[in-house]
Amino acid sequence: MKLRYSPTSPYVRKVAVAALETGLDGRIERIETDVWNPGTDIAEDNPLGKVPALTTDEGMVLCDSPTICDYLDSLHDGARLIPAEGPARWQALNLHALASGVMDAAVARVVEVRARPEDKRFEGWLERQKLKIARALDALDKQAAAGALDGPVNLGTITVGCALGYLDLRFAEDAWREGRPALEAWYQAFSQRPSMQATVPPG
Ligand SMILES: N[C@@H](CCC(=O)N[C@@H](CS)C(=O)NCC(=O)O)C(=O)O
Repeated sequence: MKLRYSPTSPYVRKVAVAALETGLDGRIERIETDVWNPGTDIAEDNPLGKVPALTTDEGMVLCDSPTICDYLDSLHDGARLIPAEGPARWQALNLHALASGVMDAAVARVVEVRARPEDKRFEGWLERQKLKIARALDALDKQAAAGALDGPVNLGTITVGCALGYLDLRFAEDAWREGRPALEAWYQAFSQRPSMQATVPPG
């Protein structure tokens, strides 16, 4: 398999952690890709021009990190990252949705500031993304306090871990830990997993 990646993308990190947790990491060749370079050929694999994109051994190109993680989950015999049924499935998928929303809002903030000329920056939009992140983190803190993030690693908890790691990378000054002790304690432990340690983004 071949994975088009960027070293700081939280979506790519999610896939990388999933690959390590499922024992599939060694089967994936990495191709670093700068999707913002005007000369990039990423669209030849992913028409949306985004990473991650995974080419399977059969030559199919999968885009969108949840699809890629679902595919990886079909290739191993261990405990599923996406539980097949029951409350565990909906809990994992809902955590994934919430944490993906945090990633989306954080990436939108980065793009607004980096890609847009300063005089065209939309402060109301930036504020809206900040609020989304703050509300989602409050919800995650409540879930962490209730023990909903405990138990076997799954796609939801991986995505929460990668979203928080991305906030540390891009928005450390926002101090997301403040007022969210349960989420902080959960992340402190989760980020020690070898899969998380092996995928810390470059500063
Ligand atoms: N929903 C996608 C989001 C992927 C995404 O937005 N990746 C960013 C890098 S962090 C990207 O490639 N952006 C380029 C663009 O939006 O043109 C996923 O989960 O894989």
